[in-house]
Formats: sequence, structure tokens, C-alpha cells
Amino acid sequence: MGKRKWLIMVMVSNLLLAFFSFACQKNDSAQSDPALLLGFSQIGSESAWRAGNTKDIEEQAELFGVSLMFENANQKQENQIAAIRRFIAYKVDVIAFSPIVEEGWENVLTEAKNAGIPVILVDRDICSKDKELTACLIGADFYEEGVMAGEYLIRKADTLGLEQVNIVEITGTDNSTPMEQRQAGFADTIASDERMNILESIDGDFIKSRGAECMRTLLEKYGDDIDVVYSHNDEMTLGALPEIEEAGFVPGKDIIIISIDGGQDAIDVLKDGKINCVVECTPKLGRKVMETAIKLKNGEEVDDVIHPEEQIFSDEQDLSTIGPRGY
Ligand code: GYE
Repeated sequence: MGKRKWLIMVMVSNLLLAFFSFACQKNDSAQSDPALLLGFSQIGSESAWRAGNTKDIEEQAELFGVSLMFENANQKQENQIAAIRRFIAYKVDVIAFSPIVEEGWENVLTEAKNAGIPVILVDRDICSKDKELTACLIGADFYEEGVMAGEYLIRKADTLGLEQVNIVEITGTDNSTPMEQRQAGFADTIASDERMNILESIDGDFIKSRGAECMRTLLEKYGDDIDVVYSHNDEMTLGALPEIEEAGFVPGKDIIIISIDGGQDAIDVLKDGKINCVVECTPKLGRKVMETAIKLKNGEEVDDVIHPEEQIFSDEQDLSTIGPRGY
């Protein structure tokens, strides 16, 4: 065979090879699933918990190869409703959101249902008679958190030999699941203990500055009658502590401090002895959210409720073993 002919043959076979490999590639990508598109509406940025939750959702979406449309509602329900409507218009595969309050979601969730888009509740629940509006809830058992706080207080009162225990409660956002359930779990647990007396429950909206304001009001009203502060999250606790010190009391000694979340800042203060007990509430829900979104997209069954496991940190244990919290 002449040198030219041979060269032409090589060129033609290379061209054929390139064509076939391109055709195969196209075929491959047509077979593989297009990435799942997940619309996520976050409540806002009110706490270290929330920041940790946002970070976790973003990291896990990346790990699972999920495309995330993330919207921050800046503490406003109407912003969350608008975000969900945008997700529907965008035809996302799955919607996930953390409802700031329990009521007022029926209309927008009916729109999602009519569009055939499954909805995952993350962190907080909604109150709706129509259970078909959402696929499932992935979040903490807030009632159990309240129970753990109440049980700790009963043990602490036993240890200190207290005869009367006056409690002030700084609650989270009104009409939100963690507020209602943390209050109920705690109240139910201490109800049969005659020493326990809740002086007042006051709305601190899960925000540090509100926690400080609430504590100031409570100290002015009840002064040294206060034996216990039960605060529904770390942020409000951290806001309340300087107020207690300014009023001349030693938190952790003169007043028993019970908090919920278990973020790094609160755990550090627990180790310092100014907080007595922190009930853990993990913000790391991202992995379950991604796994569930993938199942829903594939039309698979999912569990109605998924609660992460949680623990309690308190002055009853060796605190030096608590590792970095990551939020
Ligand atoms: O405890 C608080 C946050 O819904 C569990 O919201 C969450 C709560 C958390 O802002 O810090």
C-alpha cells in the first residue's frame, strides 16, 4: 500500500472512532439521571443553629450532587411563601422548607401539590388537616427536648435539696413547633412535682437581643425570686446571661440556667459553669434531606417523620469529653 493511501486510511479510521465515541457519550448522558433540582426555603439567620443548618444543607447538596435553589426568608413567612411559588414556577423536582410558624401554608402547598412537586418539611412542622400536602418531616423531637430539660431540673432540685423552684421561661417564636413542643414537654414533665412553679413565660423569638430584653423585664419583675431560667434556645440564653450578671446574680449558681441547641458558644459557657444544662438539638439534617429528596424524585416511599438522635449536656457529667460542635 502506498504511503498516501495508508495515511488516508488512518485519518478515516480516526474520524470514525471519534464519531462513534461521541455517539456513545451522547447515549451515556441521555441514560444518566439529570441532577435533582431542590428548592429550599430557609427561615432566616436568627441563630448559630440556623447558620449551622444552612451550611449543612449546602454541603450535603454538593456531596449528593443535588442542585440547590436556596432562598433565605429573613424571618418572614410571606418571603417563604413567595420562594415556594418561585420554586413551583421553576418546576423544581422537590421542595424543602423550614416553616417559621405552623399556620398559613395550605394555599401555597396546595399549589405545589397540584404541580406534582413533593414537599419535605425540614426542622419545623405545620398544622394542617390535609396530611397529603407534605411528604414528610425531617426534624428534631422538640417535645422530647422539653422533657429532657424538665427531667434535668427535677434531678438538679433533688441534688440541691430545693423546696420551692421558681422558673422563668424565655420561649421561642410564637406559633412555631419548637416553641410549642419545648414548652409542652417541659411543662408536662414538671407538672406533677409540687416544688415547680413557672412564674412567667415570655416570648424571646429565638433572638439574642430579645433574650436580653426578656431577661431584663423578668429581673425587674421578680428579682431574686428567680431560681431557674429555662430558655428555648442558646441565642436567647447568651443574651440573658449578661443581664443576670449585671443585676448582681451569678448564673449557674444563684440561678440555674437551662438552654437548648448545643452550639459551640453555649457549650463553652456550660464548661465555664454559667450554664447548667444544654439539651442538644442538631442542625445537621442535610444528609437525610438529600436522601429523602432523591427517593421522592424516584417515586419511592419515605418515612412520615424522621427524628435525629439527640443528647443532653449538663453539670452532671464530665464536660471535658465534649468534642467540637461544628455550629
Ligand atoms: O432551636 C433555634 C432556631 O427550629 C430547632 O430555631 C430550630 C430552632 C433552634 O433559631 O436556635
